[in-house]
Amino acid sequence: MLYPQENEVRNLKKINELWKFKVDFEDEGIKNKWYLKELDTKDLMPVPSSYNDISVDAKVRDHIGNVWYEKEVFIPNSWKKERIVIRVGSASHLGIIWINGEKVGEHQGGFLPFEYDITENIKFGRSNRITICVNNELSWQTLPPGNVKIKKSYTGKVKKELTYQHDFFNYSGIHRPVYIYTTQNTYIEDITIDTDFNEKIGYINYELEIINLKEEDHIEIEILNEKNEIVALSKGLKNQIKIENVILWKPLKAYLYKMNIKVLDKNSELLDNYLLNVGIRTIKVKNNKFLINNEPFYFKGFGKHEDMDIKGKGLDLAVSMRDFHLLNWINANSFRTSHYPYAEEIYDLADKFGIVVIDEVPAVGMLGQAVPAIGELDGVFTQDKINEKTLEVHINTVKEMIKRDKNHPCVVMWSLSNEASTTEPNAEPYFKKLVEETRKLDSRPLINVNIMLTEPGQCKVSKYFDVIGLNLYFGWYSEVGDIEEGSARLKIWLEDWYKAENKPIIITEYGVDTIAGLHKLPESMFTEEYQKVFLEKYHEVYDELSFVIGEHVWNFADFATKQGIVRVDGNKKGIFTRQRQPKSAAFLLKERWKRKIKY
Ligand code: BDP
Repeated sequence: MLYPQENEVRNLKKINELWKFKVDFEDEGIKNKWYLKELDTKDLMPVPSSYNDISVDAKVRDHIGNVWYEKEVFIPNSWKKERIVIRVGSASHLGIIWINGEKVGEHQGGFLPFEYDITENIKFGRSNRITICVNNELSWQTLPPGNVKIKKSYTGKVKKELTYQHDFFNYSGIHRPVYIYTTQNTYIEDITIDTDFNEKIGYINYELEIINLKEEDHIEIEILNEKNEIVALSKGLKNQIKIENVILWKPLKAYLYKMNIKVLDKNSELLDNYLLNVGIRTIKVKNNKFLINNEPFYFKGFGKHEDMDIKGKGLDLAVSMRDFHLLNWINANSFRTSHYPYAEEIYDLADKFGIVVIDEVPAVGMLGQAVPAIGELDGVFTQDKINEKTLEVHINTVKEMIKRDKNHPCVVMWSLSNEASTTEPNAEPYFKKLVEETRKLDSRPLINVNIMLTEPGQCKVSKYFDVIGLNLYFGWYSEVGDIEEGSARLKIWLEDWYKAENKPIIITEYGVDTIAGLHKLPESMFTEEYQKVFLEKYHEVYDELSFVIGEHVWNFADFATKQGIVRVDGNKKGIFTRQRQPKSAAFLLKERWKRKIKY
């Protein structure tokens, strides 16, 4: 799905700022048709933002169910002949939209955009009421999965209780920008590009999807370099464009061409126009190396989160820019969008900074709960939990993610889940089908990210993937407090995984909770010293093993989780605090990543 743009033929209104806001504590809004009239509230909520940490009321923060947003938007008479679209960057996790009381659509999935044609619903030359109901409940048929139970509480009231397996707070609300934009009747719906090069010549293979294109209409394309000089021209819906003396998009050395696409009618009147950033580069996995532009690439970086004080998961460009400056400062070259696709604006920054991205679908927490009697996890790939319907949702979410992110040069690999219970027999047909469907859509390599409970040789699905991701915490969750023992186990573990799968391995998570400012010698758990020694010992092992092609520390910054007895004010495995200031280990990583690792 294309990001909205403003130009000669497309208008754009960003509908951020403050919206009217109401929490539906009694779950009555839908029944009582709140969308039919002005929302009865004085409360306001900024968009984009999570609503949870704005309020000082725990009942709002922890609310499970619907909340309502409303905004009046003026649509001018001059838009009368246009096609009008409303687009929400994301609503976590279900968003339902009404325009002037008429429902225009609903979308499940809290981390991807959705849009609807609202041309018929708009009143021109006056204000239009937009109502959005957002629901934050999860089930075994949503990504991420979760479970809502109706509980009779000791207060006598009936209460909804949401349980989920993933380790980050269930922030809710409208997390990304809302736009109303226009196109004409003939418009560019989709662009797919694939790039290649041969010595000094770069290639852009493109394909356009244009709605209501007439036979007499035509397409003109210009490729501009960073100085805005035209370096190539093309025509038609599908073609290969050649660029002489190409400058490649490289990790930490980004170069972006612009593809200016124009749709014109028989009189050469402009019908539509779209400007796409294009980075020319190739990606391959070959001989157990990850090749970018045919050169082996070693991943140095982090698993991240969209998470910050007050705004929760709401897009904040100031914090995002700070994050990119920190990535640059620490000499990182990549991150994984653990555990969901991030805001589109983040990928634009990664394209520009030359930061390589592993893009992850929100399939996190597909994992059982420990059963105390047998000391194992209960199965989840079962008829009543992760079933055919979940697979359908999973495939569809992958499709939406690829449709949105496919043209970003920064995205080099798709991650189809995090720590799923892949030792279960039913996980195999599930992932086989998921991988098949994904490969039909895009040629990028696929990574399977495993939990440390999955013993080498036991994963039933890694064989379908190109790269193995391992999340490892020996010396933290096991070998508790004993880094020496933990790192010895790490080495054996990695060697055994490699023997079993014969695929390149990225350590997609390794790290320890660390309270900034807590010190102790000799190092002990939760101190800054422990984090440093843990990383050092792990790095010694990685450096000995040629099949290890990358290291992503867990996590870039401290982040919020649900309340519980193992988390004190959230997960503290950050190398930076939640306010984006360094712990001591940041300097260790900065030194290490300055150096060439392996290649
Ligand atoms: C891994 C998860 C990650 C958690 C991390 C941890 O992938 O989401 O936050 O462990 O426990 O299992 O810190």
